[in-house]
Amino acid sequence: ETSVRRELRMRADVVRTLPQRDPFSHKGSHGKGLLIAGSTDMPGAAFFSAKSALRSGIGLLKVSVPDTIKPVIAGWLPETMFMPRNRISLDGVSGVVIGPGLGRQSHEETLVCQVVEESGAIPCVIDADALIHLKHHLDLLPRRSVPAVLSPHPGEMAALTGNTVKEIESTRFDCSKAFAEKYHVYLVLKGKYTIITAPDGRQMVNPTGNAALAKGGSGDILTGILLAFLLQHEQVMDAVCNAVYVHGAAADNLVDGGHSLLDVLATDVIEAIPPVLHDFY
Ligand code: NPW
Ligand code: AMP
Ligand code: MG
Repeated sequence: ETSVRRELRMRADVVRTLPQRDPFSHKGSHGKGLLIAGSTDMPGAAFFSAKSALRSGIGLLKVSVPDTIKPVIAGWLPETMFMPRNRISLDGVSGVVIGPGLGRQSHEETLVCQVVEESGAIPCVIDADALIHLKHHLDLLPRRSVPAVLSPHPGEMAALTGNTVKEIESTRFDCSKAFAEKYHVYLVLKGKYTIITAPDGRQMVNPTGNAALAKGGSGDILTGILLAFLLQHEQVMDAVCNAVYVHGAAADNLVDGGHSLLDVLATDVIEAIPPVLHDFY
């Protein structure tokens, strides 16, 4: 296989592939998502992912957070339902996310393995701390029937592969392709010009986004959009590419009107999703 299959994701591709909302649909038609995220010290990450999924069209969302932060998340997000962290069940769940603000303790590593194993037949997004736990259990990935979506930043990609961040950044296309093919996953290698790689090695480059996103919480937002879009698109590659595109476009719109590259907060990016989607629908 010597042919290089790399493309720039264009706005026209997003227009062509964003799903139409069926006028006769109901909440169950748009996915029942489960978000396993947050910890006592990082309630914000769970909020960012959950709110972004809700702003991106998901039908129903259950959030699994530690009991310590459940009241605060419920106060911030009355739209969500909850599932106790010690009784995770994927019954009736059509897609799952694990990782944002999860924490790095050993019981969380066990949970990551359980979820990656048991969710093999539905979409699963693995991000942030779940990627750090997963690095010892990569053999679970190719056993899934629905390939997982992994969304590492270069630091997490370095941890997953055992390379340095410098090595990752100087070989972004090749290391993404090698990993996605080896482990049969959709890999989203984040940063300026995020690269999305399919399990067959096909690659897309995302043109949207700017340095306003170089701030805590940005990645947690992308994870929520990924979950919502995976549950609403026919093709996984379109869902992933469109999520990355919309996330970046939200930040671009903020900087085009009213904001500087310095002042944009994660909450601003979430509230900038609606105008981006409004332009498409
Ligand atoms: P350095 O030191 O910056 O040079 P971590 P994290 C390196 C949650 N959050 N982009 C970097 O190098 C997340 O969801 C919660 C990024 C460092 O060594 C996670 O669960 C928030 N990093 C958890 O925090 C808001 C790069 O990688 C390491 C890099 C930790 O996630 C914030 C950083 O990775 C956050 O989202 C690059 N381009 N290049 C909340 N409000 O609740 C190199 N690195 O230690 O996993 O830190 O990404 O913040
Ligand atoms: P995380 O490090 O997990 O919070 O993810 C950061 C998010 O912001 C990813 O989607 C990155 O692609 C995006 N991002 C961070 N810095 C930049 C930048 N300088 N230009 C464009 N996007 C960025
Ligand atoms: Mg992150």
